[in-house]
Amino acid sequence: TPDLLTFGETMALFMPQEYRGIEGAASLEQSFGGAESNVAIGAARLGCSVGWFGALGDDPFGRSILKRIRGEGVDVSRAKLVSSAPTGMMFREMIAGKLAVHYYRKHSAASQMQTGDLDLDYIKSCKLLHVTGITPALSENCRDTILAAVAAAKEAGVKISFDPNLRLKLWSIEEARRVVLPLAEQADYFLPGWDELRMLYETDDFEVVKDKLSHLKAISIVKGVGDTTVVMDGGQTVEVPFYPADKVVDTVGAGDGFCSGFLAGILKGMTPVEAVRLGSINGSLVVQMRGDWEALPDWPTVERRLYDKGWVER
Ligand code: KDG
Repeated sequence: TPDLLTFGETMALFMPQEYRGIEGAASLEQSFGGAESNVAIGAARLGCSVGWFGALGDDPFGRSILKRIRGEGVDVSRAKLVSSAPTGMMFREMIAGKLAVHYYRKHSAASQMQTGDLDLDYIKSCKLLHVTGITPALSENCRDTILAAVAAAKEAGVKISFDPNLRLKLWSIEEARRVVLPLAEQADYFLPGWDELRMLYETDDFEVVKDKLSHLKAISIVKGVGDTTVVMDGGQTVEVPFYPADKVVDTVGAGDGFCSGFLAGILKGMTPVEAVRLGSINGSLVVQMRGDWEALPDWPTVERRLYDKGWVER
């Protein structure tokens, strides 16, 4: 079994070649994305042993997504191609400098995932299970599935990583709160964004949020408190500045990139603060290219930055 397992919905992704409105675009470029498979790809590129599973439609999109995730060296042996429902789709465009996302994922193959689809022995034998708040927003049965996976993992002493990834196009903040906060209580690593915590805890006061997080058993990694990531580990709070990005083209996937670097760092035995530095380098590289995971680096690229080793071009 791989060290890191994650699961969720991965969708076909379409976007205009130049980032602009879909209405005026003659053609759309095809890729794919899904928060959890983005994390899997990122950690695999850093040399970790990773598995991703989920359900995809047995259609050209699902088949090609599965091949491409497998091609990244991720174990997809527990992923399923089903003929009963299609692969979900998402479209992205840029309108007046603002990103818009359109989902076509209701009744998708992934939204039909059920507890019975889980290979519990596989889950129980990994080291770290990473889940996000997107999966429980997809359907009741997906909600049951994520809870069953987390329960099985915990029973076996597997560590849980949880990124709330609030998607308010999928559910209301009230519904999200009811599911996300209890999941945070189960986590060993909790990776929210500051903007998400503000919505979850209904406050703009970081001190109030800090107090809430101090009651969690998890190490909390709060992204985007100004230009820093705040690591709360026991009684200790450390601010780690963002790794600078030369240019920002597409911020979607930055959180997943960050998370993949952080989890890879933890698996490599780094301290949480060191792992956050690695996550931040990953995040800074992802935002400089369009797409969710394409720009995720390999280990030598990150290592040069992490330990400030010079770059020999020729
Ligand atoms: O974090 C990036 C994801 O948002 C994107 O890949 C699509 O998984 C996705 C979702 O549900 O929004």
